[in-house]
Amino acid sequence: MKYTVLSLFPEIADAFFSTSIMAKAVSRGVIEYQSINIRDYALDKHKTCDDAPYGGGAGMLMLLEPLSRALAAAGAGTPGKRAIYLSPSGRMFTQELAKELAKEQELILICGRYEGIDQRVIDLYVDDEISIGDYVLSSGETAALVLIDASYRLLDGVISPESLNEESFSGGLLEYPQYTRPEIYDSIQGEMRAPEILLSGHHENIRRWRLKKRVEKTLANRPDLLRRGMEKGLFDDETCKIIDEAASVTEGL
Ligand code: 9D3
Repeated sequence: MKYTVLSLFPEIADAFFSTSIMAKAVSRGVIEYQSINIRDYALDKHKTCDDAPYGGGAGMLMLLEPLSRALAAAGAGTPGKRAIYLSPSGRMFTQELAKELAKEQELILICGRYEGIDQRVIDLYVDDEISIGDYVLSSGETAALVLIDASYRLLDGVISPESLNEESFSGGLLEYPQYTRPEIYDSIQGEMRAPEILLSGHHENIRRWRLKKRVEKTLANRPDLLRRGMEKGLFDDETCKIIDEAASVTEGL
């Protein structure tokens, strides 16, 4: 997989690809990386990359021409290259979409600054407009890093197949709480013990305890996941029973 990042601040993505895990994936040949500074494709003496929107309105837009020259330089529009514009108006990024993107030969990621880009760039070059969630970022760079992070770890040889398998089997429930040494931690609030059951060696009791904790956590933080999992028939009888019990305590889903 090749990631090509188009940005007015390429040093943000460069720093991410210099981190040890990404740098290792690059040196092992699992991924390739190129950053393109859009400003290098501005031709006037001030290297202008923004201007006011036609029709009025607040803020500035990225200029069409530097961006389209940068995209042409990246080879956007040629087979095997998927051009993605990170945009608050895009469709939602999900694990499912990450899996789909991980199958591509090359992703060209367009990071917007200011209020956005000229629609003609989207019409000409962009294959997907993607948002990473319902909150307002100041620019597209961090969103591109999220997309890269979620997709590259799905490539062959980055993460062990067992870890990925475990993820897909964890279907519909959040994780249980985890503990390691020391057994007793002398905190400023007093002694904090690791749950005794985890030290008991009773594997069946531990399994049941963890399942209960997962249900309680999911009910508290993501009741939408429980409702969806129930509708889809994702849970076995044991899990359904624990959900019913936990939900009755908290007055239902
Ligand atoms: C004033 C209107 N704003 C729309 C809510 C304009 C606007 C907000 C934020 C224009 C650009 C941005 C910068 N955000 C991104 O580039 C972005 C983003 C985001 O803000 N949230 C979630 N996903 C993404 S992907 C790119």
